[in-house]
Order: sequence, then C-alpha cells, then structure tokens
Amino acid sequence: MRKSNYSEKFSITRFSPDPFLVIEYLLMARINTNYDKLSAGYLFPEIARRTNAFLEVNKGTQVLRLGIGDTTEPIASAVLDGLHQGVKNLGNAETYSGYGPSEGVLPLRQGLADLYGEHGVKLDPSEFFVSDGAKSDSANIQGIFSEDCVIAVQDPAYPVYVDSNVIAGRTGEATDSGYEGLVYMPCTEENGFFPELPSGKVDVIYICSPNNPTGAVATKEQLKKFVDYANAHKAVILFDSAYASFITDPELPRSIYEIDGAETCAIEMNSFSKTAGFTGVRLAWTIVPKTLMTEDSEAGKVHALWTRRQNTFFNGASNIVQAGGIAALSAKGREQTNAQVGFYLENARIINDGLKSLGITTYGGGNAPYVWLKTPGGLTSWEFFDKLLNECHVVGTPGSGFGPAGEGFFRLSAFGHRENVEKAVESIKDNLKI
Ligand code: PL4
Repeated sequence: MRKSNYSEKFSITRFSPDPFLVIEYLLMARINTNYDKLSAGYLFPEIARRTNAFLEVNKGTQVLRLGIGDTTEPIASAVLDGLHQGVKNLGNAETYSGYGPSEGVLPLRQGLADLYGEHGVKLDPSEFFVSDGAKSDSANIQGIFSEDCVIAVQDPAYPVYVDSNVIAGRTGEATDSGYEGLVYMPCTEENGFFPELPSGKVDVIYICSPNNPTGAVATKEQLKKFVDYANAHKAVILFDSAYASFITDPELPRSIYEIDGAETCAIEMNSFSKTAGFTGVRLAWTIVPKTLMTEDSEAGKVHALWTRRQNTFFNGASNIVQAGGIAALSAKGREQTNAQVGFYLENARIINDGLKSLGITTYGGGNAPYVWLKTPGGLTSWEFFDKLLNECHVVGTPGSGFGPAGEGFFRLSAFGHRENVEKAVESIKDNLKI
C-alpha cells in the first residue's frame, strides 16, 4: 500500500493490514488539548454566573454593575450620522460597496495615520490594519510568531494575552503562581504597577497602557527601557493602548511610537470600543510598522506576515462601521467622543473619592476608566467580590482573575450611567462592613 506523508504520522497506518482501519484512523479528529490547560472558566462569564446565582437567591434585588468595562452612553450624534451614512450608501447603486480590503478602507486608515501625526508620530496608512476588535487582534497576533517564543506578560493583565498563548501551546500547565513557561512581570504597589525588565531573554512582551486592570499609565521613561530592551534582544513588544483616549496628562504617551526606537520593535493595538462607544458596534486597529524586525526577519517581513494572515482569515470590518469610524475621527466626532471619555473619567473620580472616604486604598482612575483597589482586611479578591455583592449589591472584578499578582486587589469599572455609579458608591459607603 502506498503511504501518504499524512499516514506516516500514525504507526497504526503503517502496520495495519486492514485498509478500512487505516481510513478510520486517518479521519479521526483530535482536539487541541492546550484548551484543557486553561485554568478555569473565562473571567467575565464567571462573574456573570456568580451574579446570576446571587440573583436567583435574592430575587428582585437591584444589582449595580461596575464589573465589565463596557460603555453605556449613547453613541455621539456625529458618529451616528456616519453610521447612518454608511447604511444609506448601501441603498444606492453608485455608492454601494461589497467586500472591501481586509485591512480597511483608505480614508479610515488615513484618518488614523493623521491622528497619530498630531502626536508627532509618523506612520503610513498602509501600516494600519483595521479590524473588528482589539481583543481578537491581541489574541490572533501571537499566531505570526514562532511556537517556541518565550512570552512575557504584565501581571495582572487582560486575560486574552495569556490565554491565547496557552491555547497556542507556548506554556506548560497552570500552577498556583501562573502557567509554567510564561514569564510574569509583576505590577505591584512597590513598582507603581509598571514592571521591571525581564531578568532573562524573552521574545514577545505584552504591555497594556493605560493598564487594564490597574489603571496605571506607563511614562515615556518606563516605556523607553522596554523599547531599548526589545531592540537589544530583538524582542517584539505588543502594546495594547485600547484606553489611550483616557489619558489627560499631556506628559504621558498615548502611543508607544512616541518613544524613539519603537518603530523597529513594537506592534500597537487600539480600538474605537471605549472611545466611541463601539463595544457592540466593533471596530479597532493594529499597527505593524514596516520597519519592525525580529531575530530572524528583516524590515517588512512581519508587516507582510500580518497582511497575509488578515487576507487569509479576515474579510474586513463592516463597511457601515468603518463609515462610523471615519465620522468618529472628524473634528465634531472627536469633540463629542472626548466629552464622553470625560464623562467616564468623572465616574472614576466619583468612585475613587467614595472609596477613599472609607479609608480604602485605591489606584488608577485619573487617566484610565478603571479604579484598582486594595481589598480591605486582607480579603482575597473573590472573598471581596462576594462581600461587595452580598452587602452592597455591587458587582466588580476580582484582581486575581487577571493573574497571580492581582490577588488581594479588585477592579471597579467607571463605565456606567451616572445615576448607577452614584448609587453604587453610596451603597458601598452605607453598607460595606469594614
Ligand atoms: C469583556 C486592554 C473589557 N467580553 O472591544 P475590543 O475588542 O476592541 O477591545 C477589548 C479590549 C482590548 N484591550 C483591553 C481591554 O481591556 C479590552 C476590553 N476589556 C474589560 O472589562 O476588561 C471588556 C471585557 C469582553 C472580553 O471578554 O474581553
């Protein structure tokens, strides 16, 4: 019997005299067992599960949700006009469009390049890849790197960075201190929630600033150290700046490309989700500079790989939504969306002030939509979750869900209607027993 390369992989196909048995084995599907390594249920559905369990027992209770970072305010009128225009265009033969370029329409990519230009960052529109989310991009981007790359993550971190690498097989098993084989860079009170450089050589480094969950924003000096490390070690930084529009301090960088040298070592992801209220609409972008290099590739290669990846797996963001994105970048759109960002930052101030008045230690919130609090009385993060839910009917996010160094901390999201945020803060002030 002639054996294909495929059948060489399975000893049964080589030695079995029964051709049907061969076929049976060749058709047998096997799962990606890396999924079995994932420590527990995904954080946010787990919070929803526990909240629903509470509501089952306490029927009719009004639960105040400061858990998930999800926008609540209606989309600004200028942006809405853009979305409407996108719909109208589809109803007219002259303006109708079908599949577009997988990397996004040029006016949107140009608008994004212009936005960066305002901060002195020169990028070509062709270096922008428009997508349906920073979450999917930050999960997918690892796929263009070698399987044996050593990955470093801030600890705590948005779970997607870790989980996508676990699924891709770059880690060992989960332990109490995290996944084997993954380099955790602790972000603690002592280091102002920005990590030290890794002590050994790592290949891919995830940095999120403004940070989810701690609300800390990296300074130019802090980022410069990482950029120099990455260039020296031919490592790549994956920089998630999904909350950049929440930075009000002009000294703080909104993009890693404000740092000299980042164009050869960093990929940046950002999103319209939190800026324009697009969490349900879905629109984001990833920047892969043509100057980026790795240990085994010259300038242009990583850009080409991501282009190839997107062309193969993705058919572009919705044309209606891209019209909304273009409107969000207009002068009017930016004025209105900035006002919304300001609204959420005011929520963060209200939460911060309320907690501080109780003597609770808090961080973040000033240039980010998250308040990161130290659990009172040395409670674990999940113990505090239960306490806050039971005593105050407020839902937040346990810090330990973001990584081992998040234990003993808790995240409150500043996204919410003002009335609900105020009610939540009042309830904490009135009912939390500390
Ligand atoms: C809940 C650092 C939220 N179901 O909307 P996207 O995909 O463009 O951006 C997602 C995203 C990207 N990067 C960072 C983020 O914090 C987020 C959104 N995070 C949160 O509460 O932490 C929403 C989470 C969503 C999820 O599972 O991601």
